[in-house]
Amino acid sequence: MTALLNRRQLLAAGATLLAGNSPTRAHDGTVHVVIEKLAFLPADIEVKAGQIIEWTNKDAFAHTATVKSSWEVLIPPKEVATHVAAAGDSVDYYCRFHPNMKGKITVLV
Ligand SMILES: [Cu+2]
Repeated sequence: MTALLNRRQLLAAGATLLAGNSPTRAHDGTVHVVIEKLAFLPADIEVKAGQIIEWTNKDAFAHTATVKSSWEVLIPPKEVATHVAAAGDSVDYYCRFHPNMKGKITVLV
């Protein structure tokens, strides 16, 4: 009986630990960027590693968040797309379809 209780406590403690270390802290501040009329709003964002960047495309055509020689996120019209910020993800990005659309991500240490 005692052993069972200890095991339960251990499991509970383990679960708490896992929750605390979760790399996708969805509720711990998703950073929102709206795309409207060919612009990222806001254009400059600051995030912590592990935070989710969420783009909401309000335009009637597709956009991308493209980092040259790195990652790219396609954001279909009227849809939402996400990218999890990694350490070292301080980058300038743009839209592949509309190169004048520019944004900047700064990952805080
Ligand atoms: Cu675009």
